[in-house]
Amino acid sequence: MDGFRALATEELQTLDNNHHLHPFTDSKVLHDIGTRIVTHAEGIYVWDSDGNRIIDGMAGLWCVNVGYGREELADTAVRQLRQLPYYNTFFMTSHPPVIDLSEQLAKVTPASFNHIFLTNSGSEANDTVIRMVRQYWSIRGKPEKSVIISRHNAYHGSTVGAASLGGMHDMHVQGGLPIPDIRHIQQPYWYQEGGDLNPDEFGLKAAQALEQEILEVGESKIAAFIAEPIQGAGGVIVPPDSYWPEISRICEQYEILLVVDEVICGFGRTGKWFATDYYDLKPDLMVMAKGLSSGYLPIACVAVSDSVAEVLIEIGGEFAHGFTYSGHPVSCAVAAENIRILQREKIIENVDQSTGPYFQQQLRNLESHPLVGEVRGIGLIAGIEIVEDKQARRRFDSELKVGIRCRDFAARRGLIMRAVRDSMVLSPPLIITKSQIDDLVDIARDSLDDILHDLNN
Ligand code: PXG
Repeated sequence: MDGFRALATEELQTLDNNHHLHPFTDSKVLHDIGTRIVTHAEGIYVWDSDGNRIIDGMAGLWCVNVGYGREELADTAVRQLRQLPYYNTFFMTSHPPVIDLSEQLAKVTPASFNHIFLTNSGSEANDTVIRMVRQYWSIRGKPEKSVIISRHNAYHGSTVGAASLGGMHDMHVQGGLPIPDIRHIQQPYWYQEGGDLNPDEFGLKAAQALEQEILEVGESKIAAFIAEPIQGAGGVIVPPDSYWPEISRICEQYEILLVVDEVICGFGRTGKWFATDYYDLKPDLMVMAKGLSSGYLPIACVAVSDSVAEVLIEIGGEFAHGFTYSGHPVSCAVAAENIRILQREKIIENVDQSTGPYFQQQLRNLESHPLVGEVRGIGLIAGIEIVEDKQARRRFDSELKVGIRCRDFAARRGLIMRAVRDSMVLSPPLIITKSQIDDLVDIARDSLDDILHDLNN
């Protein structure tokens, strides 16, 4: 492995081009540009194969919540690999790490959540949701309740089921998605879709789109509504304050299950354990991944509320669903230790009371920049919306690829920031300090200046 790392960047890039197909990537473009090879990481920083140190403003892919280089997690993994590297949880068997993790999750989730179904990715967890909610209604004697309502521009994963739940047009056109009985309503994206309404008026309207859809399809056919509390991959879209209370009212009134996808928002991102706590939601199912193990090993889950669990357990019989690696012992051991680190070091409290507000306040100062239409976010998740016309809330022509260019300027200056259209999104490790936040925001500001300069020349 060390020998491999010693290869020069160009050699690594050539080998990568020759043999590795990347996810969500135009391979031809990648082959022309060459990929960045990341070799190691510590805290909030990653290093590339040219020796550059870069602030990881995205915590990997929204996941490395406790930061890189955690010896405790490495030690836990090695210990578990030696003791029991694999055993399944099918066929009436279990093992200590899965038991421990399930109990830990029952403790940190809201009181009504006491049962956990484990998977290996957020996508698998969302596929599990599709099967579980349909099974739930079927057990309750209402198999016709099979329609799941989601939202345009939602991201719920990349498997056939999860991509169907998602509202990403580009994913749907590749492969004839969505699968039947998945419907999509308007997203609560005031900045781009709010028109002349104020945010709260628009938030109500976007929520009432759910009610309209229920009435149009027929209440008797609707199984569930699924949503991210804050859309992540869609561009860090924070709904107006009026949105979630109205959604909650509608779900209760029409007796449809509320599924909250906490894959990005969970495990402290908003300064609470879950955005469900932040928004005071009462979901029936919660989906988690990413921060569950801080990305150190693949693991995800669906947390099941007592009222749903009771139906599944007491009268459901066998749920014919699961994966070879459901409750993998090494992933479970690492995830449980990750939760203990979050608790021991009071990382989430610190985001809530100190670094989260500071991050938001420092980023809000960028709103005076000529290109910045809006900065939005909560805790340590944020989006910076680059616009051509602030008054009209109008974006640049997409051909100009302003977001991608800004991202590239930032990378050259030592910050990984992601571009979703022209929204620059940030979600740094939760252990970031105030002075590191200053460095991050300085580079973000300089990168905005770079793109402004570029556009004016
Ligand atoms: N739900 C949400 C809210 C997500 O953000 C998934 C489910 C799927 O998780 P898995 O583990 O199957 O990837 C995600 C994943 C991006 C990006 O470009 C975001 C994700 C995945 C890949 C790319 O921001 N989020």
